[in-house]
Amino acid sequence: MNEKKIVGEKAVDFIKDGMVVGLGTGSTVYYTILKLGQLVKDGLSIQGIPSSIQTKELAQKLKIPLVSFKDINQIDVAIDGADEVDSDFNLIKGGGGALLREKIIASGAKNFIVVVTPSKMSKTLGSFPLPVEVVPFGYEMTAKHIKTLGGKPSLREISGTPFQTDNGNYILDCVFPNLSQPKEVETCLNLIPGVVENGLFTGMTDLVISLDGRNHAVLL
Ligand code: ABF
Repeated sequence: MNEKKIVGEKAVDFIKDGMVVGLGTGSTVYYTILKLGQLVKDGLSIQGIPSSIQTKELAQKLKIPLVSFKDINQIDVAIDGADEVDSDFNLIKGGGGALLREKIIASGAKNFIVVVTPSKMSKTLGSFPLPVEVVPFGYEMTAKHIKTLGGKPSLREISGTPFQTDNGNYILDCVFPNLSQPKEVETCLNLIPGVVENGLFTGMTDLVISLDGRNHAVLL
C-alpha cells in the first residue's frame, strides 16, 4: 500500500479544465503530477507552474503545458507536500530545499491543497527541523541571529559541501524547542538580514488530504 500515492492522486479531483495549477515538489506530490500527466494525455487542458527545477523536468517529461508568472494573473490551485502539519494546518516545509518557490506559488494560489501521509500530522510543529533559506554571504552571522530567536541552526550539507537551492542559496536547518506560535516565528525569521525565506507556512492551507485508519484518502 503506497500511502503517498493514495493521497497524491486524490488531489487531482480538485483540478478542472482550464485551470492554472501550482505544482509542488517532493515524493508525495510526485504522484499528483504523474496523475495530472495521465489526465493531460487523455485530454485535460491545464497549465502548470512548477516550484522547482526537479518538478519542471518531471512536468516537461509528462508533457504538462507549463506557464511562467508573466503569463498569468493568478494560480487556481496549488498542490504540495509538507514535512509537518499542525492541528491548525500550519506547515513546516523545505525538507527538499524548494521552500522559497513553493511559498511564492502557494501564496499566489486561490486554493492551496496539502498532500501528506498521517505520519506528518502533529499537534504542535517542531519535530521536523525548520529549514531556513539564507544567502551564502555571511550565513554564519545570519545563523547567530537565528540563535537569538531560540533556534539551533545547522548548515545543510551534501558530502561536506553546502547544499544549494535552485536559487543559489544555502539552507540552515533549525531546531526550535517551541513552535507553538508559528506565525510569530515565521515573521521574526524573515526580518533577519540574510534570511531569504523560511519553511513555516502559516495560515495558507485551504485543505489537507491525508489517510484514515483504513488507508482511504480523507479531506481534512
Ligand atoms: C516538499 O516536499 C517540501 O516542502 C517538503 O520538504 C517535501 C514533502 O515531503 P515528501 O517528499 O514526503 O512529500 O513539498
